[in-house]
Amino acid sequence: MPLHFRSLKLTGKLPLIFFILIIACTPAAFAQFYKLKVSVPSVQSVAGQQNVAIPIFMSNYLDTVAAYELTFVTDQPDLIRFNSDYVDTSGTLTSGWQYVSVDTAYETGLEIRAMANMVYDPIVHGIGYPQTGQIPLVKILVDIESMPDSISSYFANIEIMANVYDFCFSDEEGQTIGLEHEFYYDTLWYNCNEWLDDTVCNDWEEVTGPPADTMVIDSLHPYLDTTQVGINNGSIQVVKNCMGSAGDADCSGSLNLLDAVSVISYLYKNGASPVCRADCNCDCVINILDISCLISYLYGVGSECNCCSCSEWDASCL
Ligand SMILES: [Ca+2]
Ligand SMILES: [Ca+2]
Repeated sequence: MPLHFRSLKLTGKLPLIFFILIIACTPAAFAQFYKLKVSVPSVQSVAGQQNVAIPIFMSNYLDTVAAYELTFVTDQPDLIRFNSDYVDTSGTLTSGWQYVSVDTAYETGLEIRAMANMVYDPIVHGIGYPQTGQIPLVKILVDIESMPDSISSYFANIEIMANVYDFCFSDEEGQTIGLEHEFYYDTLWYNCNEWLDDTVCNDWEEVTGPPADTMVIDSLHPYLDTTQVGINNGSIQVVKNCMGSAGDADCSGSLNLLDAVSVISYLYKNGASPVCRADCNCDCVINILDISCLISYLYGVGSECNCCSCSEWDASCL
């Protein structure tokens, strides 16, 4: 009987418990939900490589995407250079689209514009949903400059410009995704640089205020709603060319105990990052297994291990 009584009491509390759970979970759930999200991954490459393809990923849950515009900039324009002549759509969600253009933006940045369907046949539909970011939206190409001897590796951040002028996604009806408007009154002033006659201007230029040739009362201001559209920026880590084997951490061109010392210093003594690739066992991660692998390779201690070749490392890790 006491068990039965306790069971009844618990049942009576269940709706309240669920209600509390819903209240507790709702803000976090909404905070993480985007209609659309674009991500630049963090990748690694080698100094001097040309046309390194960086996949750009998109997750999309509520709309078909039939057109987009994306703009990328980097904080290391002297070390990596965006290829503004060609964009790689092979194996991407943009493959087969009728219009894809690429251009320079912000002097050293990159702008991509793409539309699934133009006016001619066959009709190309946009990207259906949901998309969970498994297939790249498109691949941008980057040329990497040779690295100065004084630098062992560096990061170049790649940022997506998150503003209404540089970032745009739309569905097949031309409705933009994540674009919102807010109302406030603003007065814009314009001067004419070239009158065609007394009434027609060929070139209006916005100025800060009067005197001016004309003015416009503006009340609608678009903005990119970053609660609807998520953006993840990424980076490219550039390492020096591989010499001989991938375990050649100090870039001396040969494998010896100094390479193991270099890796130990890096992992456990806050030492500098290895000058060359210290990933001896070719699993794309530098950790204690690489030290074991190096010792085993050099002295035949422990399990059998040969450091992978540079070409094997390139194939596995780039
Ligand atoms: Ca070495
Ligand atoms: Ca490793």
